[in-house]
Amino acid sequence: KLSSDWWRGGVIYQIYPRSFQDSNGDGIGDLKGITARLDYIASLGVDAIWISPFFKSPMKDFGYDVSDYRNVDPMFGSLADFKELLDQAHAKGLRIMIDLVLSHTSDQHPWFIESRSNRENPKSDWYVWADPKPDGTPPNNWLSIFGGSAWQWDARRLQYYLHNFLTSQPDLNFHCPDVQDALLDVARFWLDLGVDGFRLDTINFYFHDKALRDNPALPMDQRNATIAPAVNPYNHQDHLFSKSQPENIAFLERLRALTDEYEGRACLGEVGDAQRGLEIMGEYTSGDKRMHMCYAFEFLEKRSLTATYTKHVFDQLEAKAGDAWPCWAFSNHDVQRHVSRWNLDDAAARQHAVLMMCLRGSACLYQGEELGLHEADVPFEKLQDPYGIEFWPEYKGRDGCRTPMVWAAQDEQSGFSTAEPWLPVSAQQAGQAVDRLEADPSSMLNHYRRAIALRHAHPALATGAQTGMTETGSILSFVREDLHEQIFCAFNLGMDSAAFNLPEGSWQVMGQDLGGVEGSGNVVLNAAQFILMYRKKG
Ligand code: TEU
Ligand code: CA
Repeated sequence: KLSSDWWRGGVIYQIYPRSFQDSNGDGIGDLKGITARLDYIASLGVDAIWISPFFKSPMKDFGYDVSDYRNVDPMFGSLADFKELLDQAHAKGLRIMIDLVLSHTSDQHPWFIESRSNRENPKSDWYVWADPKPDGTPPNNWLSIFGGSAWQWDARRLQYYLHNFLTSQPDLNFHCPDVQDALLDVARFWLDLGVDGFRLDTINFYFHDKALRDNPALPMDQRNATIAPAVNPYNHQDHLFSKSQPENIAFLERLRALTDEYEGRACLGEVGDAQRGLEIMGEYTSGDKRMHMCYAFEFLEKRSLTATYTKHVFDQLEAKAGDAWPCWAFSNHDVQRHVSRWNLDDAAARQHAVLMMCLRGSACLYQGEELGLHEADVPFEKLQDPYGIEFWPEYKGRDGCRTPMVWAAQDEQSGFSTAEPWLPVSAQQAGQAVDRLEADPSSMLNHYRRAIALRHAHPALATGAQTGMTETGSILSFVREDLHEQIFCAFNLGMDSAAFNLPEGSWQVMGQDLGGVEGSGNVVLNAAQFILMYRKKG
């Protein structure tokens, strides 16, 4: 499927490069490691790979703090290694999306070093600098996601600078036209090199309110819908002025126009907003001049996909974001793996894999998800994530989903490395190693392959309309359809058996080999069961 809209309904495999495959025995995954595993990735049947940042970085936030946008960190290899990876992936029909972190840089980026040197240098307003209040305190009440004020005092400029994440991740000032141009040049550099698209980090954080108005407090009853962990005071504020500003749109349009100069490239924008996520998704993907799709947080939350919640999300999506094209994920490098987060047993995990392939939208699968991995236990002494260190023990950080990929059941380092890895291999995960599951036709890994193949075999599942979403007790049902076929999908997402009436007409049951049940008329679905049926049109 090498069409130019491969991204629509596509399945994207997310790689966290530090933890995927080490090729040179330093305990850290790298680009050559990914290249060595391309056959495995292709065997999953995915359309594309999104690689988390591998650019030059002091690694304070493990690559999401970039100090040189145009080069590969030596830890991960070289630009030549990246080109080799790109060529080999393309030869196997796999697209490569890179992760552009444009909202902020590392404090070691030459731009920031220059900007902080004094108040007169040419880059003095490339970052968000502001004077203290008369009493010396920060200019306003904005908070950092990773804890504390969003403002950091700088003793040289005698001013504060803005950071939405770590203090070592100063926020770029998008109100400055030179900053926008410089970042578009970065995007062009990678497009010229041949990447197929961008996963764009935190696109709703690009602009801030120029007047630096205080954020209002969030009403008590809204403080539970969270992106950040509950213990984080960040949840108590409505980030009205520190993110999701109207100016973002014009920049996204510039980025899209640039991308459209090239054939078949796609922009996937990450929008984290607990209050207005779907609305913003609507704004950012509407028409064909902004993002191709937005990465949604709705299924990355603590609350699971009950029939009620899932229907609610799609109703909201339709109401607030009409033609938006979502990209769903259950797991990623920032959240507890979903099998643990939602406490899914084997059957439910399999059912969720199929559900993901049936829902309208593109889908991201996070490395190890296809093995059914649980969150790994990482003891405090081994913790690497500064976010986890800050809020331990109420929140344990993001290391439990970042432990090394498990390739080989018998190997002490799971086939990931010959050295001690940067995070410990989880002993509990050995039984789910790739080599173990590969050999068993009924394994989770092979189940995922069949689920992905199902989507590719039925264009209605990938790109068709989604109609008639209905909640019958704990059963969620809906229809996917295009010009040629209709697919009826029903999933029992509850803990108990439930009954419902199959739609009239002559349908063919499909997907039993995935674990669904056959039936007619009034059928009962047990917990974690589902049924898929299709019929040709006209
Ligand atoms: O994440 C953005 C984001 O909103 C996360 O901070 C999220 O709220 C948190 O991790 C939930 O646990 C992106 C990247 O995915 C993340 O890895 C980076 O740390 C962050 O941006 C800063 O670049
Ligand atoms: Ca390495």
